[in-house]
Amino acid sequence: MKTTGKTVNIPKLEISSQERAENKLTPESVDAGARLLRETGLVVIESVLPRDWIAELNIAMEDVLSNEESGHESEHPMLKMPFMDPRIVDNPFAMPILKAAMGEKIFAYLPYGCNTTRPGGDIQWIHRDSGQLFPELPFALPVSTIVVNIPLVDFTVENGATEVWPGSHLIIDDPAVRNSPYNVCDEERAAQLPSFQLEMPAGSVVVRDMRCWHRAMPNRSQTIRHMLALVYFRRFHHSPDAPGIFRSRVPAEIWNNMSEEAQEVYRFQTHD
Ligand SMILES: O=C(O)CCC(=O)C(=O)O
Repeated sequence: MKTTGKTVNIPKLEISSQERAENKLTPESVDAGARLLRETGLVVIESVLPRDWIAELNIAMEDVLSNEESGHESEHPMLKMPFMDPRIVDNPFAMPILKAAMGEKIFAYLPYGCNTTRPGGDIQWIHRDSGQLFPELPFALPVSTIVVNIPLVDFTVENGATEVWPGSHLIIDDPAVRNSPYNVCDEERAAQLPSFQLEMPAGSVVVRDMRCWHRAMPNRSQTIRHMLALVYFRRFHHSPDAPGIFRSRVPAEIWNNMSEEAQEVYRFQTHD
């Protein structure tokens, strides 16, 4: 039987007015959010950022993207306000769920990204943003890369709200798919599994396991659809901040005489 996807619920974390007012999740909400993320691959917290501020951000974002070609800026335009606002880069609803899922030592890079579709924009291929951590194993390990998305306009079917396959973060790919560029997913297989378009108000926050199958959908509206995308990683073994160790600089004459293979192995080492 082919599922249509239409009966699939979007996994939303319902929070209290007090949590909204105080910008703080209760421990029970953090647990519930982390559980939805673990079991479905994503969790949506609707309308947590002020609409008027998000509307300003939407204009600022379009301004940055339309000036991208000029390239005269000495500083990156998104390493400034309003883009570096803590409501984005330290979002109080996403952060505790990220840490519950991936530990206290998560890390990320700046500037973050933006997924944009413009009027007339076409359908994207179905893909994962990250593969399985050990793709050769017949089971999925816990999440290690998560994207936080913040829509800057209301996301609707008409303007191409992202299509997502809940639970697909746990799917193990066949070797042929596993090795395809961008972790592209098999369309026929995906058509047999439930999906939904992520309709949600501007200023919602989505926490999504990057292994989830998803794609941008055609934008049939007259407006541009921006969505901020902040990527967070679980910290494994790279220890540049370990106190007192891994700090010594390797002199250039030694480094330059190491084989390419050895330089690759020691690539995080500081050297002259
Ligand atoms: O723009 C979208 O709706 C999703 C795009 C996306 O997440 C991606 O390209 O990885």
